[in-house]
Amino acid sequence: MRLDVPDSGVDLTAQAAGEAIRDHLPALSAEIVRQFSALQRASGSPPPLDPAALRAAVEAHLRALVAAVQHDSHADFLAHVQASIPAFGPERAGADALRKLLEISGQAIRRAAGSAVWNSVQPVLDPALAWLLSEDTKGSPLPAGSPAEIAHAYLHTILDGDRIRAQRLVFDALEGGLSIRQIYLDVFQPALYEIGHLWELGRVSIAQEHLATAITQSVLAAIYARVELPTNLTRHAIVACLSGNYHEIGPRMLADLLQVGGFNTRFLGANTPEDSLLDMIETLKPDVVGLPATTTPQVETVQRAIERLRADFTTYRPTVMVGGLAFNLVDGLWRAVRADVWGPDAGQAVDRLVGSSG
Ligand code: B12
Repeated sequence: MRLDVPDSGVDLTAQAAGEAIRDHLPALSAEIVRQFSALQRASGSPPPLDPAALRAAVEAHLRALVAAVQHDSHADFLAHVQASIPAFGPERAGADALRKLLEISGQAIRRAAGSAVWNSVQPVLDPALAWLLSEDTKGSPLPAGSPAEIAHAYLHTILDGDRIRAQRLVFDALEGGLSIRQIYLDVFQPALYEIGHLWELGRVSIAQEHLATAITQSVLAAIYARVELPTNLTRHAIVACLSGNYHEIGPRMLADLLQVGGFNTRFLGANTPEDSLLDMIETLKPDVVGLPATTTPQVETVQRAIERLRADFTTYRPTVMVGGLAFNLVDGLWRAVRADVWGPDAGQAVDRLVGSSG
């Protein structure tokens, strides 16, 4: 979607910038609702509002933004934002959801309207975003020791690049009673999703994202080494990211949770050639094969491998699990590729597998 307005380098009055947004309010709102809902789905958070209420809220925010831009008053917009938090959830959670919605709104306006309009919008939007991030909105702390609190602290620690503190935080959480599954799904996963979100917005650099990922991989390996694992396992699993898939942390979590759940699991990591994987499957004859896809092209690669598994393996065929962001974003996609099991996160996928195999 692009609005018909002059691009960068052309001066636009605040009045005209506001009108450009108002003229396209329905299309902009629909796009913002779509992106925000996808983000909520991908992060596993329950949507703060039902679709109609969300649409109405987005339109109200855009109208308030237009009025504040035209009156050159960031204070008006800030007051509107402060009053809007409760509709999005209690205190910190509400502030967090509203901040994500406004960040998406800013990006959508920038993309659709170009930098001439954005130059008028940014000075009004940024103070509200900064306030939502500030300590003021975090007055009511998350319950001490809760996974959400630990995830919040963990995010800041990996953004600071502090591996030792990250490791200590997670070891303390384990000693405080959190399970490895909770640490994976309720601490690492939301923190990495937030890193991805901040990266997409240009608020963290690629180097910071790489460092955060590397720290998480090292902490993950360190805590896994401490877990007591079942022995004498008779069921086997293989988890592999096929060629072109470099997102290996989620699949690694799946492999670890399968192992904890009683499967002797081999994790082959990123970028595994299909032929080589099929050879290994033929030799080892695992009960389960896990195939992840994070981006849309990776779904095709997974589908191709499943087709070959179905065509080439006649007397023996493993249960095929699929998962990852690309499958989470499209309802029923896992069935379309003819997988046997899918789960929105690694824990639920293992639960469904174990449930389905009795
Ligand atoms: C770290 C990271 C990278 C690292 C990965 C390093 C590594 N060693 O793993 C690097 C730098 C390599 C990378 C590269 C890219 N990335 Co990247 N990346 C991320 C980031 C920030 C975190 C990924 C992660 O670990 N998430 C945490 C894990 C736990 O979550 P998860 O993967 O969803 O896994 C859970 C479930 O989905 C499920 N699951 C996962 N796999 C499987 C498999 C099975 C069988 C089952 C049952 C379940 C299951 O279980 C897991 C635990 O619950 C994400 C942000 C995000 N939202 O995830 C972006 C993100 C995934 N990346 C993205 C993009 C666009 C890219 C690049 C195309 C960027 C580029 N232009 O080069 C490349 C593509 C590389 C490739 N070909 O694979 C986008 C994808 C958008 C999309 N869906 O199209 C994201 C969402 C960032 C964003 N907001 O835009 N990335």
